[in-house]
Amino acid sequence: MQTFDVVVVSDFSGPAARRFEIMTLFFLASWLEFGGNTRELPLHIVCIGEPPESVLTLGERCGARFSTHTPLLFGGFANKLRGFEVSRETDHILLLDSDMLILSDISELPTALGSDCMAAAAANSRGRQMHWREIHKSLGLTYPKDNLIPLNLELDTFKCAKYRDCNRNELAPYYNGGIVYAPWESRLGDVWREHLMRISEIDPDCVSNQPSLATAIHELQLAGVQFRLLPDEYHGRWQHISTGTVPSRDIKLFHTIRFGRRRSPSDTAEQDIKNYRIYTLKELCKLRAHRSLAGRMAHYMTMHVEIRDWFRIFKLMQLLNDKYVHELE
Ligand SMILES: [Mn+2]
Repeated sequence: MQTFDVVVVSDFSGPAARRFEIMTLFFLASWLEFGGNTRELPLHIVCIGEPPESVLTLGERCGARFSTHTPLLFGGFANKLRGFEVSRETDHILLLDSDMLILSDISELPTALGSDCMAAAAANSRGRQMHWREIHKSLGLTYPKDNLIPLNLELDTFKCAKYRDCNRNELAPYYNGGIVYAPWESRLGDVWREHLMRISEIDPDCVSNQPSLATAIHELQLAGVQFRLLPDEYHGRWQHISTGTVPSRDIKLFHTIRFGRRRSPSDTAEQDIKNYRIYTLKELCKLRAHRSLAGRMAHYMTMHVEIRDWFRIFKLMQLLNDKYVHELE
């Protein structure tokens, strides 16, 4: 088995500390419950600020390596780049968002990719069109010739309504920052950080680390580092479940976007799961909103299979809560 460092960055210093605590607890619980051979891999929890007791307790059960850091630059989305500062134990890094769940063994990822390379998945939506060419120019990069269709456009969800008729040749590669795999040797972390700083100067309104991830991958590709798209099973998102494209049983890593956003500070993990359920089922209903009436009707009449699959996900989350999270929160 080719091993790799699994790295998660959680911000316990800012206003979202409580949310990061819940997300990290669920991630660690999923590691223990569904990880299989994954549990043999070195797991690093990179903490911005001091980690709460609950995370330390569950992290210890996972054999996780903890490190504490200050926020990077302006904090927020820049903090993720601290993930590249861990003491590496293997030749590769898998950098994951805290809102990921392991649904089955991911240790075969290097085999699934086939060769030594960087890997990421298409972003949900398209990049910052207005500034995109300008950004490449000021980084001294040619505008990429390749295209990559964002997930919302590929699966034709309501979130692509504004650009579903766009010129697909214009969609330069743009990746989701929630899961990134790379050889340590590629120095992706350094190039990404450098680009993040430079883009924040050119485009101060940019509120994401994804533009800099895309340009960093592009620069490294030009320097000869191989890149591959992650297989869908390694980055399942709500769009996959709601369109029935990738059934939950096939998903190894699931990105629970929006999970843990609280309405009230007194909310519990139980309530978090309920909120997530309401949110995802609402999105499922809206899925075909930009289609014709007939197309929408067909969607409403057949979506019960996808609803059932969502309930499988909610059940897994409930199990993780009952078995690991509840007693710690
Ligand atoms: Mn995320």
